[in-house]
Amino acid sequence: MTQSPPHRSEMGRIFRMPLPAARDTEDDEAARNERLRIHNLVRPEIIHSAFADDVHQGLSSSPKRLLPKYFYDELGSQLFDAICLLPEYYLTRAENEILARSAAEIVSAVGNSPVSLLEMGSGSAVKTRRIIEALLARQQSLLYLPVDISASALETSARVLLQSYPSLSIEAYASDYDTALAHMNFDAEEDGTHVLALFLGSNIGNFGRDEARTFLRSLRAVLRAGDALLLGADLKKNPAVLEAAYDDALGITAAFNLNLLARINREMDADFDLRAFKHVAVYNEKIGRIEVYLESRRTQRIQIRKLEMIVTLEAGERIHTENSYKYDMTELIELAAQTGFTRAQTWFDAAEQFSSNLFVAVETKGGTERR
Ligand code: AVI
Repeated sequence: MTQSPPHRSEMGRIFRMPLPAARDTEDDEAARNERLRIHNLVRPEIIHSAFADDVHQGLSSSPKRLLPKYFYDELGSQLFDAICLLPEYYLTRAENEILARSAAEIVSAVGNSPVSLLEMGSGSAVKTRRIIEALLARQQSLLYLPVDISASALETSARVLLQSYPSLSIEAYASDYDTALAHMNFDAEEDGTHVLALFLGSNIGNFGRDEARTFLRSLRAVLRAGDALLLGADLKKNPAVLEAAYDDALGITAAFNLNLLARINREMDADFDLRAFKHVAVYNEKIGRIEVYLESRRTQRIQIRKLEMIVTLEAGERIHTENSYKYDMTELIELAAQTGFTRAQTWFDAAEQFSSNLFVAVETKGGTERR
């Protein structure tokens, strides 16, 4: 028997694609290609120079900091996939549990009109399948618009999805969020179709509170009143549970954090000694966020040749690499109200650790039409 080729899932596991009933012909492939359009808006030279500028600025400031968006090079993305499998990192499992149980209820809460599905930060779109299946159970075809900075992740996930769902069409944006939103135009859809946007995985938590509002307002600007957003947000809880989720016993999150220095070594000809840094994750209860740092174990001097830069660190000095904000229901209701939405409904996992929130776009003063 012929085996179908292995593909990587969101969780980094190898899974086998279901074998097609008949042999996949060139015609099948051509038909799938017709259902796929990828807008590649990423300019690698701009990304590279932004990384250099941000590293220079972050390591020159006091306190020192590096931006979490740079965690996700190829190795960093694989380490994040491994984090999602850790017993301590409950977030992915909790959100999967909600979507597995409630996808049909979630899509019916969006209303009876046909829906187009937009996803910010789609990755390999494994969780999205639950929503796609729930939508296809009530409408004949579906347009899916995934946005992700990784063109290769987008293309791989799009091809797998197109093979699974013959009535799915994909218009993918390889891009950062702002650029993709600036390119989107749903005006052609004056046929009563609504948009359901997804922002899953507690990605909102990696934005500061103001940045989260700015992002949701830009997303709201491409939607019309009655369109919806499903927002996955991690909830405030016992600090010990939170700190374990960001400092696991196997040391995978530590490796994910340290890989940022390894990436600077690789891409900027630097000489960070990874063993001279300690991963630190603390819950700041007052602000409601996990703070992640790399703490220098000794006084040290690091050379970053491509930036012509010397960085000095005292023993115990920290580089702040990430915040992961946690929410409560009052904050989520307020967040919706401040960004042109109303919170319609929230679903929780059985342990009530995570929330999936349906925000519905409301009429705004300046009109409700999509841009
Ligand atoms: C991607 N993001 C939602 C993760 C989080 O939980 O903040 C990133 C992460 N950092 C360490 N562990 C996971």
